[in-house]
Amino acid sequence: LRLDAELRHALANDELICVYHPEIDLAGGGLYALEALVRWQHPSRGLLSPDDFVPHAETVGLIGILFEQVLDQVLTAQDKWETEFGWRPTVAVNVSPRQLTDSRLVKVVLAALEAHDAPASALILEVTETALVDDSVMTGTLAELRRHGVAVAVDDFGTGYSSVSRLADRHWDALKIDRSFVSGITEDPAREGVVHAMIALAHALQLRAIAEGVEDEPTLAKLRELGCDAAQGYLYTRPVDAAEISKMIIRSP
Ligand code: G
Ligand code: G
Ligand code: NA
Ligand code: MN
Repeated sequence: LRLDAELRHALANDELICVYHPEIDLAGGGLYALEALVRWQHPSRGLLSPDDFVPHAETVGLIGILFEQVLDQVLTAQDKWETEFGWRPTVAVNVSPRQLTDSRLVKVVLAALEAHDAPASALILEVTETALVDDSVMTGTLAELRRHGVAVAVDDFGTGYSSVSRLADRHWDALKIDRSFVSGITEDPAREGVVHAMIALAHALQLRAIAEGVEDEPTLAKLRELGCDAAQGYLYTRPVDAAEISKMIIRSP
C-alpha cells in the first residue's frame, strides 16, 4: 500500500527517469538503436531499478501511465538529439505483456508520435518472450502497431515459452538473444552452437538478431563471426542518461 501511494506520487512528480543502453550495428559499427530503461529517482531510497517497481506498477494498474511517461521522455530526448545532430536515433521501449491487451496502447503510441512530429520508425517496442502466448487481442495490437510502422522486438529470446510456429507468425522484426545465452560462447562450443542456431532461426524468419549482455571483445568477435546483426552490453557502456548519449554521439566517428 505504501509503495502504491509512493509510485502514484512518483508519477505525479516526475521521479521516473530514463537511461539508454546502446545497441550497436555489427555490420556498419554505428548505432542500431537505444534501449530506454526506466529508473525511479526515489527521494529517500535512491535510484531504484525497474525490477523494484515495474511488477508493482503492473499489478496496481499504473503500468499504462508509467509507459506514457517513458514514451514522452524518449520522444523528448529524440527531439533534442534531432536538433543537435540532425537525426533521430531509434529508441526501443519495453512494454509489459498486459499492455498488449489494452486497446488504448495503439492510440497512446500514435498520439505521442504525432505530438512530437516523430516517424513511427523512430520506435521499437520490446515485448518479453514470456508474453508470447497465443492471444489474438495481443497479436492484433502488435499487427496494428506494425502496420503504422512501429517495429517490434522479442525480448529475452530463449527464456520464454514461444514455439517456433509462434515466432514464425510474422508479428516481429527482431529477436533479442537473452544475456544468459550470450555469456560463455567463447569458452563453450555448445553455447556457441546454441547462439549460432538462434541467429540462424532469426534469419530464417527474416528477423534481425540482437545479442544482449556482450561484456568482452572475444564475445563480440564471435558474434560477428556468427552473423549477429547488433550487440548490446557493458563492453560498450552501461546504460547512461540522454546527455551522456549526446556526448557519445559527438565522440563517435
Ligand atoms: O534496467 P535493467 O537492466 O535493470 O532492467 C531490468 C528489467 O526491467 C528488464 O527486464 C527491462 O526490460 C525492464 N524494464 C526497464 N524499463 C522498463 C519499462 O519502461 N517498462 C517495462 N515494462 N519494463 C522495463
Ligand atoms: O530484460 P531485459 O533484457 O530488458 O533487461 C536487460 C538487463 O540486463 C538490464 O538490467 C540491463 O542493464 C542488463 N544488461 C545489459 N547488458 C548487460 C551486460 O553486458 N552485462 C550485464 N551483467 N548486464 C547487462
Ligand atoms: Na528489455
Ligand atoms: Mn532481455
